[in-house]
Amino acid sequence: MPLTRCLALVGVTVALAVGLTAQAQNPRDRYSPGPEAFTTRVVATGLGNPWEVTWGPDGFLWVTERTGFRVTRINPADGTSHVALTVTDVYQSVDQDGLLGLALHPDLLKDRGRDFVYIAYVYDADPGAAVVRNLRVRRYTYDAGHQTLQAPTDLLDRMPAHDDHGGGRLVYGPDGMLYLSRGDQGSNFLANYCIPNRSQDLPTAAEVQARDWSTYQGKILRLALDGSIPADNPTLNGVRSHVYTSGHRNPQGLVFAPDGLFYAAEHGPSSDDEVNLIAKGKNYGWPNVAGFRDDLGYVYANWSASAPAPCRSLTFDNLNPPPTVPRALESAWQHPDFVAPLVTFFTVPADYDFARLRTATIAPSGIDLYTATAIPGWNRSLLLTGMRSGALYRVKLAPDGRAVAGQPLSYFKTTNRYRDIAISPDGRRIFVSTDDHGVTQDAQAQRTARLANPGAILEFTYVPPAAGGR
Ligand SMILES: [Ca+2]
Ligand SMILES: [Ca+2]
Repeated sequence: MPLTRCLALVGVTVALAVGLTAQAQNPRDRYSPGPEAFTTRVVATGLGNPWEVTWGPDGFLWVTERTGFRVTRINPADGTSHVALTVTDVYQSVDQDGLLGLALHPDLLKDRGRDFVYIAYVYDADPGAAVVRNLRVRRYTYDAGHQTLQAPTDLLDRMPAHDDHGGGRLVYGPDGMLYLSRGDQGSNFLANYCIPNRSQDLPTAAEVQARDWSTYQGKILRLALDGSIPADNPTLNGVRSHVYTSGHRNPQGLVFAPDGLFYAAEHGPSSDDEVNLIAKGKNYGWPNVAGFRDDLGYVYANWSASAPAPCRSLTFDNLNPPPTVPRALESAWQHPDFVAPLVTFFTVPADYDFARLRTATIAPSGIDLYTATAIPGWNRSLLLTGMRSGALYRVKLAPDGRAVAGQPLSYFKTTNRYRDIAISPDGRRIFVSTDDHGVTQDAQAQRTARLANPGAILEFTYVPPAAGGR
């Protein structure tokens, strides 16, 4: 996409110019707040890491509690909550496992016999004392009389999971299919630095036949509503599987536009969080490319291939891998299906000082698309959470939805980790869920773990300019 690439380069050029005239700083600290005014209200607190929040057809917010193992319906008017389901076989011991995604069937509460609710969660596949994390997608049927989820039906399980980068977002597509994001499990990074990254690996025909989903890491998957492989899924390396797109790191935001365009957000490594336009069969570059294929701020260092010193003999250092670890420039990797992001948070100059200025990411999780007209100028804007920056970002899209228009703006700055977003149908209220622990930054852009509203749902209500223009 030459235009997108051009816009991104303009952004980099502006950043470089600013860097020359002002003291170098983390681009996370430089973003422009949007001009609109909002009031803030705490809707609910005491939730166990609310992970997905979505507006339901009953006017309630449907929430998954990652560490509470509950699907909870919250009345946005008064914060009262109703537990629709407690999942009894969730496995959770770290920050990226537990009960994750939730998707509502569009016929929910429409008297069509399809009151289906889908969840994605981590479970322990080992019957004994050992723990083998796997991910499962399960369907429930909502019983409106009892306000509970009933009749569990497992759709797809035995998908690999681990202790880092779990993805786990689940959405119902306009084509009547389920889409599920899978992270790269943190392979080739931190404690998992000696595990090869499999974001580029695709299943073989024999693996699909054996229902061996071990390559479903760093992917976006497309499932039929019974969990099977749709007949029109892409054929990649000669094999059709659930894999819809590959080359992802940790996508935790998925959203469809009314016209069918499909967007995802994912965490970058030390820079280059991405917002991507997702298309069938495409490759989003990880771990060979982070953000654009520009050789800026990222080189793929494959720790597991260290020789002659074996990986296990090395101490992980993200910024300075030892010479025995093979390194490959982004520009050395070519793939005919590679797609560059629409926008990054953030692409940094080649000489960016990570050690001094810290990682240049916002850590996005949930995203949503603003399709209302209540807030002037917001129609067709992507909203994404910044967990490490304690803000929400708005990315205005071009009229055709295939490029961004202008620079992202930031909103709702608090000392919280925003996990996910929901928008009221009239577009006047925006809800965010917050983690109950973790690191973000405060009003002075200082790193902190003292969160203002842990485990909460917050509401931001648009305040139109006063009539008469005062
Ligand atoms: Ca990418
Ligand atoms: Ca790059």
